[in-house]
Amino acid sequence: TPGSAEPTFTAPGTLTPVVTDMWDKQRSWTLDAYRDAGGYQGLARAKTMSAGELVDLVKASNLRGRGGAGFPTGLKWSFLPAPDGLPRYLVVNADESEPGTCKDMPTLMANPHALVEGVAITSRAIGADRAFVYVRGEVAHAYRRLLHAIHDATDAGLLDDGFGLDGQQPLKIVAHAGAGAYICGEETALLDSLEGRRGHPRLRPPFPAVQGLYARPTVINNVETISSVPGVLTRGAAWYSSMGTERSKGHGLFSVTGHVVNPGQFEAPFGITMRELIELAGGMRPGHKLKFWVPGGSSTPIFGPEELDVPLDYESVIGAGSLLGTRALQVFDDTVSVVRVVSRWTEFYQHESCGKCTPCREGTYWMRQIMTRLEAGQGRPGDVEKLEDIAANISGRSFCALGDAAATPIASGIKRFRSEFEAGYTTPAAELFPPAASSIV
Ligand code: L3W
Ligand code: SF4
Repeated sequence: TPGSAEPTFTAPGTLTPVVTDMWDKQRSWTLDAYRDAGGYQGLARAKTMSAGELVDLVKASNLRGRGGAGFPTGLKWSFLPAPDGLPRYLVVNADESEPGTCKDMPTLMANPHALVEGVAITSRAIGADRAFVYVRGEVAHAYRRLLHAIHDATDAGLLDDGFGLDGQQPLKIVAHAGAGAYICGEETALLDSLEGRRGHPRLRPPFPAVQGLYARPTVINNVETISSVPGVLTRGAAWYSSMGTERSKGHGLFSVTGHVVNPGQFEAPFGITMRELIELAGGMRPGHKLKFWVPGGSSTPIFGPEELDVPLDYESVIGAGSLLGTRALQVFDDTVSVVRVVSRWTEFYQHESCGKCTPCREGTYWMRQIMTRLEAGQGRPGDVEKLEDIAANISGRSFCALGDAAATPIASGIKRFRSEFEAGYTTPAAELFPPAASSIV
């Protein structure tokens, strides 16, 4: 909480407090508090291990990327080509902007040293002596807190040696504030932005692991992924992979927002269900029933009450027809107009489309126009079919994932609630679902 003297973060109902273990401690973000809780012991252990041993350990833990795609972390690290005497880099994606996603910024605020320690361990594992953290620009307080943590760790001598290609160099960590573009969370657009250019996605391959920042081999991982690494070092790969489901191991931050009594972040093993999370969040707000929810932010297909018992792991959620994404679980009750929600998300994607490719640049604009008139009750017969057609033409034909993401809420919203969209030919959403009743508690 910016401006307040002693902000604390609570993690109600936390089930596996690892990344969140410090959140409710006084001055949890300070080096002293982190060290008192055993912080930087993982880095000390990492300095006794070779780069190859570190990569193998993280592979054995089955830690997967927590930025949305769930790509195996150790495998990604192992993609870096053999050292050629020139630099390689670690970049941390802290550009958290997916609607509903709110796990990386609280981590930076409450426990920035977990990230700094994870950056140091990862840099040693990949032979980097320069690491960059690209922070969402609007969240100035998180950026400042990270800067302090980097300075404190550097001043304490924790980053003095043990890094680089020969494992003997000091580590320099650079915190970089973005300028507030959602597309800069896409890993290659982030690299362009970090290099000082306008953030536009690059063609992949080559993947960043081969040709990334300044055309050098680069590992890019999300804040939560890197903040999970110290725990793997101190408690071991077997401990980490003892949690979770068969293919989605470990713990993760599940952010529950919307019409529950106590929204918040719940750190839990993969495989927990939405029903359990809603219970941990105090249930639905009194007098109302669940209407729909999304498992991973606005980019993932809508679920309904039927999916409450789907285990929240990457494979089960795909099997049920959606994506786990960033575990931004947004809950909507029976007072909410699906048309209004999808319209807000469509506005967001149209605004954030970088304009590089035609299907997304033009398609998001057309979809926004149609959604606006449906929301106002001024739709035209055939609008729903037109939306389906545009969404189908964006999906799979766009240059990056943003295009698919923009098409997803429209396609899945119509699939589940077609009659509500068709009602927009004659009736404003505000008449069907008065805004006062649907306000988020
Ligand atoms: C080397 C190969 N590297 C894949 C790497 C690749 C990347 C990672 C995953 O999108 C998702 C997206 C959003 N050699 C490789 C390789 N890699 N093959 O693995 O790659 P990919 O393409 O599967 O996903 P991505 O581009 O990282 C992430 C979804 O997340 N999402 C959005 C999240 C938003 C935030 C935020 O606001 N912070 O995270 C939500 O669902 O739609 O599908 O590193 O280089 N052969
Ligand atoms: Fe840009 Fe959208 Fe194309 Fe991605 S899909 S490159 S955001 S225009």
